[in-house]
Amino acid sequence: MDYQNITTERKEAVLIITVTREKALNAMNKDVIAELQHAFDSYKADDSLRCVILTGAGPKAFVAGADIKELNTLTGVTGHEFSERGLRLMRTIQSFPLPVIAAINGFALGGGSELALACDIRLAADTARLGQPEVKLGLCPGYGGTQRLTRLVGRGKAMQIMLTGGMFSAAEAHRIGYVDEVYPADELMDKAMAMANEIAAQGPVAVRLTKELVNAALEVGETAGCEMEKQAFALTCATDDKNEGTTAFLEKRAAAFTNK
Ligand code: DAK
Repeated sequence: MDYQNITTERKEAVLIITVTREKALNAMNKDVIAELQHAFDSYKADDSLRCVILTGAGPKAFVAGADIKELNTLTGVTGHEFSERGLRLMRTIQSFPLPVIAAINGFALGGGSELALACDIRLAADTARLGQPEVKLGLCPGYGGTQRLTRLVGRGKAMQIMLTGGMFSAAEAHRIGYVDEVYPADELMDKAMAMANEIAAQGPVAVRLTKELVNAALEVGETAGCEMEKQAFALTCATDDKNEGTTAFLEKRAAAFTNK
């Protein structure tokens, strides 16, 4: 697929996906969603990748939301397709076999905030502004915001954010747990790369399983989750990487993991 609205760039084991619809503040129209879906689907089976960074082009926006021009023209039928496509993308990112870091370089509003919420870790520039302004447009959030944001910040703050539709600074978003770290804007991508490389250096099977288990913590009860952890732990014990990781520690050297 020839991408017009995103770019993909490999830096060794890290893939950087950038939404490049800068003239519309990277708002997600159906083409952006289709291209992101294609990119995540295509890289899913890439055995040499260890981490993904998702960001927006330019200094102003991560993603300023779903495309309001497109929203304006939706009918019952096209609205259903619109909903299905976006939700599928969010599910793809959340269940992607590798960690996905959102590098929030500016506005992350509505569907853009929800895109960041579907990622595993949210790093924000100090200039970023986040929010779920859908109610201002007579809409409720539609790409999982009511669920994922509530789990992150708690019921009261989630209500405040989504019922007022207000915008929050990166510092405030960090204080309430909406984003995980805040950096000076010009350091954001370096910090994101450093974290991605740190993740890339860990045991790949263990990283993959850990992501699945943490996600499961929000879906299943504690007993079932701990049972899943037991099975996953046993699985890691059967990998070459566990032998390599533990032996490397005992031999006081860096581990050379092989993803096996
Ligand atoms: N869609 C389309 N174009 C957008 C846009 C958006 N979300 N955000 C900005 N743009 C465009 C502007 O129209 C403008 O285009 P031109 O006029 O130059 O052609 C250009 O980007 C630059 O924007 P501004 O001139 O407005 O820039 P400012 O710096 O003055 O303001 C802003 C920046 C981010 C405060 C402002 O642009 C703004 O308020 N944008 C809208 C933000 C917003 O409301 N986002 C949430 C959209 S609603 C659902 C699933 C998902 C959703 C709903 C339902 N279901 C499954 C049911 C999601 C809904 C949303 O995301």
